[in-house]
Amino acid sequence: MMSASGNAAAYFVDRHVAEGRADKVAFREAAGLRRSLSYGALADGAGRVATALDRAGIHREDRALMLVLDQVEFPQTFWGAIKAGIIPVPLNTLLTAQLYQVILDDSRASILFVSQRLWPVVREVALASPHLRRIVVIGEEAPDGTTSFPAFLDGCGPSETLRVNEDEIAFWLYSSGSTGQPKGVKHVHAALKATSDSYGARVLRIDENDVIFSAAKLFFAYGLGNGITFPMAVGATTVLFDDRPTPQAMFDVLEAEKPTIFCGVPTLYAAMVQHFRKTGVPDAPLHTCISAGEALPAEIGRNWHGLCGVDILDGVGSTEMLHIFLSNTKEDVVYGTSGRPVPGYDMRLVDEAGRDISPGAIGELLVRGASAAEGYWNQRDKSRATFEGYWTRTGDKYELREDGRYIYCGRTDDMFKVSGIWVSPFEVEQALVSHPAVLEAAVVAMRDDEGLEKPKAFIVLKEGQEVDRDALKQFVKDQIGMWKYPRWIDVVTELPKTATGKIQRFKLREAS
Ligand code: 3SK
Repeated sequence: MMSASGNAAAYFVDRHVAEGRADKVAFREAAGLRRSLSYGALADGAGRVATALDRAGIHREDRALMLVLDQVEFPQTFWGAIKAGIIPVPLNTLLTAQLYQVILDDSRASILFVSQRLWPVVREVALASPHLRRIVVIGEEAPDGTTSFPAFLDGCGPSETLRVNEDEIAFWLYSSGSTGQPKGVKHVHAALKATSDSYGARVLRIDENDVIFSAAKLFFAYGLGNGITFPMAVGATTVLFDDRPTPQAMFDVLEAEKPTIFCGVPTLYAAMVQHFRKTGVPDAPLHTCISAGEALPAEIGRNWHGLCGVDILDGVGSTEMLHIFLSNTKEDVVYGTSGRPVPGYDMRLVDEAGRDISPGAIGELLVRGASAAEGYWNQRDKSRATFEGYWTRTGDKYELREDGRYIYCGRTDDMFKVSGIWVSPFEVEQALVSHPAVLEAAVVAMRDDEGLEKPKAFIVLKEGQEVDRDALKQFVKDQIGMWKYPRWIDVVTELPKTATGKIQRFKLREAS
């Protein structure tokens, strides 16, 4: 039950000490310093962060950006801010300096917490930000213009959790829109418990004996639920891994840490299947594996089950709904489908005019549930277009089968996901045309051999120019991030366009 205070930290953090779980390990690092943090130490550490924020003049409702790897300071900082009514904003750690600059400006955050390893990427834009009053580097060192985490906390004792209304904004997550421009998605305190009561308790069915490992990082809504709120709702233990989730790294973590629950995304499951066929399967007591981010191709689920002897529960979620609202369940896995509504959520499929469609037809999925976001920060049009009263538009097209299972049919716009992260064709095209040899570009999603979507580019070169495809791929990676580069590049003489000059991506998709 939510405590008298609507502050989510009262339920997820403070309660464990009162319930005698102070010595239980809440977080354990599988790499780096290999530290662990008990529930008691976390409550204490979060309290010290809250006190230090107050001492630094950071106030209720100010934003605290978190460019933080999956390490014990992540939950400590996240909960410390929430305890104080300050809004933590965990950021994707794979973005470019240019996007961090956009987010610094958009959020007008007063403080930035940044893991030492990530400091070089954000250094220049952070030091130039007119809004940041403090930069705290998580590490022992404090580069010029920053404070080290230990120095930030030095002399600070624990603090009380601020009493708030559960409808107040607790944290934001940035999600990229159709132009690739980030939108701050605002979530209330009550949303965190809503997802752990629904998906965490009813589908994942995590309990206090579980050890959970999420390859999806904590800055994603998916990883935040998997690695923080679901285990902390029941007093379980989370394994943290701060590095790239390569198949070998996953093998090592599973083998060494012996998690009982593993959370991945389809691309990673596909790579792990290939890898485990060579290495053998790690010895871990997994009883549940889950997948989200993009639809899991049936073949990958079957192969994983064949190798590891455990099903993957494929589900659908969004940053706007905070976690998974449609899913397969342990008793009811049908690969190639997204399963049925998670208890606590309702679905509707509508046509382009917003009318409910008849069974068997394809329509846009709308979802209703207590974890829906409050809206986008300072983006009124986009908020109105997405949040229609109690219903949230997903932008995904689905078919509802007669047996009550939903089948994913694609996006309503041209956006797609790679490794669970949205990719805007527009953004990739912008990066391509910023290359001196490229005149025009169009990007569509194409399925690779595993059935997973990746960007494919069609480019028109400037007269007399040639381009090395590998160098162009690297160029895009450097501009906008590792996962967004086009895996295939076709050089064409012209792009199909409408009379008004809009690229007809559907024609390129058909031709691919
Ligand atoms: O991006 C997604 O698909 C997702 C899935 C589960 C939970 C949260 C998110 C954002």
